[in-house]
Amino acid sequence: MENIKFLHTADLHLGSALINLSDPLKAKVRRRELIDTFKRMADYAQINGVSGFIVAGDLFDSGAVSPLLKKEVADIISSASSVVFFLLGGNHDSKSFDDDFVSMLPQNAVVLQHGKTCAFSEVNVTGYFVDEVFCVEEIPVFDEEKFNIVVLHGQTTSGNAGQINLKKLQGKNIDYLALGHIHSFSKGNIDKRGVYAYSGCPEGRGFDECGEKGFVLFDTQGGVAFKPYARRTCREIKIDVSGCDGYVSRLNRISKEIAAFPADDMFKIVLTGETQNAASDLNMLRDKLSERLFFVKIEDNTKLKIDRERLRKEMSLKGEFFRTVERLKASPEEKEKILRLGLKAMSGEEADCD
Ligand SMILES: [Mn+2]
Repeated sequence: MENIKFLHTADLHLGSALINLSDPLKAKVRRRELIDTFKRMADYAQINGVSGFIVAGDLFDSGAVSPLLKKEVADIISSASSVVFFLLGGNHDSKSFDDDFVSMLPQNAVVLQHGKTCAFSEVNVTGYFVDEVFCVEEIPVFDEEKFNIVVLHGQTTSGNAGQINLKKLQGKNIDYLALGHIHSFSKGNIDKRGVYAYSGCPEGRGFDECGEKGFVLFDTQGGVAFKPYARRTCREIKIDVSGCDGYVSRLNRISKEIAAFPADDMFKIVLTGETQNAASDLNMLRDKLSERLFFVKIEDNTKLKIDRERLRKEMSLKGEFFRTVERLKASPEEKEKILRLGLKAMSGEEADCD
């Protein structure tokens, strides 16, 4: 058998509103980029001699995407005319695979029907909808002479329960199980013969989709490789700003920590550690960092540093508050909580006044 190459992707969620990106202009750019990444993957397949392009569900974000987006997808598929696209509806988007969409699709697109095998030279491609009635037992033992690909959208399990029970897929002559639904790449063995993989989503849409994203390339000789391909990466970075009590020192600390990453990426910066001021300068930091980063969001998880010796003697509102809390009839944990809340509020007020 000649070596036949496949690209496996899933969970593109085209048409996502991207509400987590609080900046509407950046969200708009990202919506275009999600579509463009589908185009870039199609180009990659066409240029690199990939024969089959598998979308293992959730091509669209919902069952109600615009006709314009459907047309865009059809045009992208049509632009990679030497590649056959196998599309499986997922839990989010199967309603978007309506007559309108199907009629727009070019010759090189195959919409996978539940349990129906598409013969593609020496390869069999079979998709199943993992809905309430799906049962892994309905997957047959495939022809051992062929290279058998199964496409599913759902969560695998390795125990005895669960719908995509990997144990029950053993001995079915599956060579490659193309999975969608989990948004990060992973792979493993089904049995001596077969491999399963989640391609993950090709682009992170928010900070619940951090880290490297891309697609899987596999072939009929057994090659399986993850290919990073995202336009931007979402990163959540914890930065300890202990001892950085002002805007400039915090800015310097953050800049140093993120210097190694591309400015094109999307950052969620979580400030940790103990500082003497509540971080009332978060917006200032964000605006400053946004001058050179595509998108940045800052979360303050710092704790106020409490100088007990000083507060015990200090003739100020804070000192008075500290001494009052110390005299309270409450548990040490409760006192600590009251102290932190009060001091944080007071230092926030101070920072706003000066
Ligand atoms: Mn999904």
